[in-house]
Amino acid sequence: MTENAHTATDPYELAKDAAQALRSASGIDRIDIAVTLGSGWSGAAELLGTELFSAPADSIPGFQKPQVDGHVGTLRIFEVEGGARVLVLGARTHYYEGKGVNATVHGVRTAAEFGASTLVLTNGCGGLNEQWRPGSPVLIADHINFTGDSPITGATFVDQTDIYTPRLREIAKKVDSSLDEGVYMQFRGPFYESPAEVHMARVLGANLVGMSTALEAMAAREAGLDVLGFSLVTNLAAGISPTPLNHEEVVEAGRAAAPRLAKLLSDTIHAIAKETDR
Ligand code: 8IG
Repeated sequence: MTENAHTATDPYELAKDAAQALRSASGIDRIDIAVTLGSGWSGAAELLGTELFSAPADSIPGFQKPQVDGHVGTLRIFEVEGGARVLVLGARTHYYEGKGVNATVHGVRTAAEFGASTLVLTNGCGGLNEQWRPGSPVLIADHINFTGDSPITGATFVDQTDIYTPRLREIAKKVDSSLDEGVYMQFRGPFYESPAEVHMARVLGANLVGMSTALEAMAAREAGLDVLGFSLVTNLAAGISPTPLNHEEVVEAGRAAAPRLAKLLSDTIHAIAKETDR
C-alpha cells in the first residue's frame, strides 16, 4: 500500500487516494450522492443548490485529461436542501479512449470511497424506439455490456439483478410520470453502429445504444452503490430512421430539451436526497 497519493498502481487504492485528496481540498468529509453528467445533462448542476467546492478533475489523483478536446472536466460538490452533499463528476473517461477499464470507472470508485451511497449516471445515446424523438430522456432499466471487458476481476461474483435500483427508478417516475424505460447496450465505440449492428442490438433486447454507463454501473454495483441511470436519446440509431438524421436537427433537439433535462435530473436528485439518511 502506497503513502504517495500519486503513485498508487492498484485502481482501488488510487480511488482511496482520490477521495482523500477531495477531502483535504474541500474540507468535506463525505458525500451522499454522486452524479456523472453525460452529454446533454450538464444544466442540472446549477439547479442542485449551493456549490461548496470546485476543482479541475486533473488536480485529483487518477482523473485524466481527455485526449481529444483537451478540455478538463470539473469536480464539484453541492449541498442540496436538507443538507445532503452531491459530488458532480463533470469529467468522464470513455472506454474508447484506450486508457483501460479502470480509468473509465475511477470516478465511480472515488465517489464510493468518498462515502456516496447513490450514483446517478447520465448519458447521450442512440435510440431504437421510433417514439423516442431526439431530446427524449429515458430511464435505464437494465443493460447489456457489449464491450467484452469488465471492471470486476478475479473470483468476484457480483450480482447484477436490479443493478439499476428499482426504488430509485420509482422516485424518478414520480418526478416525471411520462418517463419510459429502456435497456442500454454499451458498445466499445468510438464508431457508431452499422444498421446491422443496431438490428443485432434490438434482437438481443436493447433499445438504447451508447459508449458508456454499463461498465460504470458494474463498478458501482461492485462498490455497493445504488445506481440510477438516465439516457438522453440524441439520435435515432443507424438504420432506424428512413432518412439519415440531420446533425443540426439533432443538436437543436438537444438544446431544446436541455432545460427539461436539467430540471428532471435536479428534481430527481433532490427527491433521492430527501429519502437518503445522512
Ligand atoms: I450521442 O447512435 C450517441 N452516442 N454507440 N450509438 C452509440 N453511441 C452513441 C450514439 C449512437 N449516439
